[in-house]
Amino acid sequence: MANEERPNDKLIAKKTEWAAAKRPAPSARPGGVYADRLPPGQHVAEGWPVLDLGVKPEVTTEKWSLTVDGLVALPRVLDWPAFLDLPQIDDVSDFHCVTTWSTFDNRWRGTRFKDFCAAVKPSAEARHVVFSSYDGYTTNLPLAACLDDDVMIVHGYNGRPLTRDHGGPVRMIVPKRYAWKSATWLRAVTFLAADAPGFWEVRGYSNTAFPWDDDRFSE
Ligand SMILES: Nc1nc2c(c(=O)[nH]1)N[C@H]1C(S)=C(S)[C@@H](COP(=O)(O)O)O[C@H]1N2
Ligand SMILES: [Mo]
Repeated sequence: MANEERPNDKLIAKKTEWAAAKRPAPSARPGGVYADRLPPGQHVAEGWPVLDLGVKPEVTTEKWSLTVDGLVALPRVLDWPAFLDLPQIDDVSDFHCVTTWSTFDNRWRGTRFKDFCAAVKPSAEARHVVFSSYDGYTTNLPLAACLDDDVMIVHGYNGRPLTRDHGGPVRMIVPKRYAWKSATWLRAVTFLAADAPGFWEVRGYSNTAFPWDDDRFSE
């Protein structure tokens, strides 16, 4: 990220305000799982919208690295070849953004997070994960949620390299949570014993972020 590039404060303030205004009364929260493919309140997007903080860091594969730290047996810094040495697979999944758009049938290429964990070995005390990005963004998830088969560290989308616009060269994909839990421009994965709410999680967005429960904003 160039020195003069900073997250767009206006944009962040607007989204933070929006989170506060839209916070539903607990009674208005529909619970339970919908049989449909589209979670409550969502619509299918045309194309794939771009949602960032007003900054798109330029990270070439030569410059990119992934720092793995915290409660992990094998802390390390993976460069691009080391990342590609991890098991690579394709997986197709849907993606749901809190601003109400969803995309279906996205074909991701990359490493399953659970295969990544098998390689770096989080310690027994690790219960939470924080993902950090080249734009200064962070987001958090329980480690258990990251071990589902569809949670991936991806570098390919629909047969092409993941573009800079969408978080390339490497981003997270966590299909069962709202999209802000899927860090773009991934820079570090940190294993922790205690939860550590991330960028939007401290600004009024739900810590759990379940699309199927319309779980958008914190109580
Ligand atoms: N590093 C970083 N990751 C991020 C964000 C961001 O601003 N910075 N925005 C989040 C949000 S709100 C969404 S909807 C998705 C958007 O991904 P896309 O721009 O590829 O659609 O990335 C998520 N991950
Ligand atoms: Mo989003």
